[in-house]
Amino acid sequence: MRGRAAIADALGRLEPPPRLVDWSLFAVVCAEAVTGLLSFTIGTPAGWPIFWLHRALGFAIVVLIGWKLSRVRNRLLRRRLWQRSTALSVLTLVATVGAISTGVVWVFGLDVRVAYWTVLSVHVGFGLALVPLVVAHVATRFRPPRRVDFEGRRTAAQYAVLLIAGAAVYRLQQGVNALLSAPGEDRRFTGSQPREAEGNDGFPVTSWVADDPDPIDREAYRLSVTGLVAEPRTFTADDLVADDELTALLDCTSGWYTVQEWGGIRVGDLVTAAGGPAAGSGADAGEGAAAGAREPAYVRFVSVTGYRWSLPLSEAEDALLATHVGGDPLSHGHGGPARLVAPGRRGFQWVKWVTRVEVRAERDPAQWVVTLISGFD
Ligand SMILES: Nc1nc2c(c(=O)[nH]1)N[C@H]1C(S)=C(S)[C@@H](COP(=O)(O)O)O[C@H]1N2
Ligand SMILES: [Mo]
Repeated sequence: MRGRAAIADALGRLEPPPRLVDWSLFAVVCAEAVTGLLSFTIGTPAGWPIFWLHRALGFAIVVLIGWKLSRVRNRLLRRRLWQRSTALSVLTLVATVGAISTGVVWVFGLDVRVAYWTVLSVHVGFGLALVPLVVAHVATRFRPPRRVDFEGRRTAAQYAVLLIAGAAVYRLQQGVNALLSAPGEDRRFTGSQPREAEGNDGFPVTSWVADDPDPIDREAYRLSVTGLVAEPRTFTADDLVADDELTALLDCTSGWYTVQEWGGIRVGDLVTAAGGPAAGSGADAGEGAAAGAREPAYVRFVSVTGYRWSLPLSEAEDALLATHVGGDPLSHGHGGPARLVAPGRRGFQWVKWVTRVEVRAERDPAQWVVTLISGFD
């Protein structure tokens, strides 16, 4: 096969020195973890370059791993050459292959499931496992990069070719997807696939990790609106009359999205009903608030489970505290009696089973951790 020989030859000529391949792999895996996690926070199309970069870097890993494997093949295949660190190397390789293959399957739009998880969630699992593995792998065979590894122009050219090839592969892949007009057709820039039916049964119930409260008794349910408001108030479920409607798109990081007609109360009206935002008042305006005036700047939505998220005040005012979807009361699974609908935000920020709305002065960095562990006893 002349074509294959030519490609192998071209790749061989591009191949950087071994140490550079290794350090590039390390850097690219770290960059993949960062862009992957960052992509989870992006809900509006302006953030597309992060998704693009994540794919191009994925392609770079494939090429780099190819060079690396052709170098260490003998060491891996001959058992008697195994050292203690080889097991770790193999594990790292398995996680890499797992992350890449699930990534490729996902990009091509196949809607495969592994038990309860979507292929995207499995991809995230492999990716997260890969980070400590790669760090440990680097630690066992640490060889610092050396100046001689970087051949100036040549190195730069090699990397430029890699990136351009990555972009070309990405375009090609889009073309293939269009040709097959696979389930990929209606995917968002986030890669999420549509769930098109209306109402409670039209989209999956998805909870983050372990959040799974008992159904909330409507009679016993109370919603408090507190913090930096003039007159903190408590509402019953019947007080929450669904006067407002909002069509909004929920895009879950496990890879699906749905557009629904949500009914409920504009958060701005809820805050107004509690006297409106008020500087410096309210005992629980925020931990560690310095003495002196505390200006209302954020609204924090807290679930009965402790799960929580906050939005800047002006954004929160236009968000909806939803009690209905598709004309029906929200089911328990979807967060009834009331959940946050935050247009332009990813699904994990749409807090379900909201029991507290707090106007605060500070942002809430701990929310990133709380959403991960909430629900574990
Ligand atoms: N309290 C709470 N709210 C939550 C979650 C959760 O685990 N607990 N999961 C979030 C995630 S990851 C998504 S995608 C949406 C899913 O909403 P749904 O179950 O109505 O589809 O709810 C969000 N709100
Ligand atoms: Mo999600």
